[in-house]
Amino acid sequence: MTNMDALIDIVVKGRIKEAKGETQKLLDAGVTAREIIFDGLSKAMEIVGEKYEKKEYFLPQVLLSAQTLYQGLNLALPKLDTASAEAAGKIVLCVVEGDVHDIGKNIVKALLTGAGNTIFDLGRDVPLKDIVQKAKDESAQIVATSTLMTPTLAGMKEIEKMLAEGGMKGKVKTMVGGGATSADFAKSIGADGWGYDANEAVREAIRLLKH
Ligand code: B12
Repeated sequence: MTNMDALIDIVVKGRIKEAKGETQKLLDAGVTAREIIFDGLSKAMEIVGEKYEKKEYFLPQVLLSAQTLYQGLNLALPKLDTASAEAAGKIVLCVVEGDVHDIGKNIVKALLTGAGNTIFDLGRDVPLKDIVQKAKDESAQIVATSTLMTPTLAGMKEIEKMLAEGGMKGKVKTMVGGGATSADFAKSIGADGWGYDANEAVREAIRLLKH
């Protein structure tokens, strides 16, 4: 078993006390934070998701795995070598109202920050009016929202409507992401951008800031 496999196993099994040590071991061995996050921690969560779908795991196990993941993620995120200052936008970022899944949003935040943007992170389960208000208050160029759940997709559509009603549509660009979204969905609600993962979130931000 490689050290990366060991970390994946720790997260999948929720062996919370071992996650920090194993992540540190990988960093010490020269494995990059990016590899740890995408090839290790995210992969582990995919396996957890599959187990949940097969009813091998129930919510308490998923929660424990998420908490275990955060032990490693909090160690790896500050070590991401992203400094490039390719983009220098003001971006309001959050998980929409009704949804508490924030692991992906936090990875997106780290990469967007590393690319030179200022991020106003409103957290998770954020009321839609707060998102629009923050964009207005900070004169943000982009509103980036995340959701992993189908019922909360409606909130993303509502944000487009609220921006239009406030005369902000077009001035503030929007991008959406998270497991429940797709390029087609983004297009259908009139969002300006969509990304499959955190790397694409950076690519989209750079594109939107140029327009
Ligand atoms: C971990 C997890 C939890 C944890 C969350 C812990 C936390 N702090 O986030 C806990 C246990 C709390 C949880 C709770 C629930 N969960 Co849950 N959970 C998951 C699980 C297993 C993994 C999600 C994850 O973290 N993935 C890893 C990260 C790295 O990936 P990611 O979030 O997709 O992010 C990447 C990309 O999507 C993208 N991205 C993300 N955001 C953005 C934003 C932008 C702008 C861009 C461009 C890109 C982008 O970049 C990220 C990094 O590359 C998924 C299974 C799955 N297949 O996703 C279910 C899943 C999301 N959960 C689900 C459900 C139903 C629930 C509950 C409703 C269960 C319940 N009955 O209570 C509750 C939610 C309560 C609520 N109101 O929110 C369903 C959603 C189904 C649906 N389509 O609606 C899923 C899909 C499981 C399933 N197959 O049924 N869950």
